[in-house]
Amino acid sequence: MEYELNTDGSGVIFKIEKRQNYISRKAPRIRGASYRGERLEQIIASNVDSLFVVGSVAEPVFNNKTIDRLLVIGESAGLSPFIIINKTDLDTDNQIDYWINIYKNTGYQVFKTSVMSGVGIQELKNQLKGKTNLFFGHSGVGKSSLLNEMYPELNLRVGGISSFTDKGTHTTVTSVMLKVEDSTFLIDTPGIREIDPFGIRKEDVGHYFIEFSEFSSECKFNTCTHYHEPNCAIIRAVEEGKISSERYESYLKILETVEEDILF
Ligand SMILES: Nc1nc2c(ncn2[C@@H]2O[C@H](COP(=O)(O)OP(=O)(O)OP(=O)(O)O)[C@@H](O)[C@H]2O)c(=O)[nH]1
Ligand SMILES: [Mg+2]
Ligand SMILES: [Zn+2]
Repeated sequence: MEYELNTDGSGVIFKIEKRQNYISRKAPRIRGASYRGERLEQIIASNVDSLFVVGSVAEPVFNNKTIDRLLVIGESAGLSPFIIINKTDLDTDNQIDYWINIYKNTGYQVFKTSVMSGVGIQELKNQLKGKTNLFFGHSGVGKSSLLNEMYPELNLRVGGISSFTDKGTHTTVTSVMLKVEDSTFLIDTPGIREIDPFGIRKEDVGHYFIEFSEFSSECKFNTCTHYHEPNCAIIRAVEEGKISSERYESYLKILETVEEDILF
């Protein structure tokens, strides 16, 4: 966007840049509303260079299904998402490496961070330079805390965790884009409750599981949804341990929700 500011603080927009890409999800259901017809698309941000999918070791508990949904949203927007696993100070029994290895083997770059101990913060900060970076994840995983730790001048509001539900308390309420250096922007988003990818066709879900591409050309049918079809190379790869069974389960879950949409 290009604009001119007047002395009184008002301004005129004279050019709107073309939207290169955008991140969206299905608009959440409104509680109590009786829903008929389709849920609409909600655009979260556009012209993003890097998408960071953020999860935490604990508080709230690590949720691989959510990570996989967010990765699908990123991949379908044409981005190559990064993963951040925050709160590694709470990883007392080194359980999280199990998941980190799955994502690394899948082909994702994973940042292990802790706002508490400072681990991984500088490495993450180096990755942000000169880009528009979007942070996306459940409430309470520490998105705003991470941004504050890297850029203390931001002074973003940080919340607590409800001890009753182990859920975040939805501290950030609207997405904000923050300029931290000449061409470095950060987009902090509110934690999401419902994250359904929008507008993805059943036969495309597999394209957004990046580790499938190596095998899917060997499926018997080129329209294979890797679910019930005979001679499916993806099912074979899962059985042979070449594709993680946890990732495949996530795939089936997403396929199911996409199918529901079609029946709507
Ligand atoms: N132990 C530990 N706690 C952390 C860490 N990072 C953040 N927290 C705590 O986690 C809680 C939630 O942090 P926020 O930064 O508000 O989380 P958020 O992802 O921005 O949450 P929403 O704005 O609701 O989406 C706060 O109490 C933080 O102090 C960490 O690395 N380790
Ligand atoms: Mg926040
Ligand atoms: Zn298949």
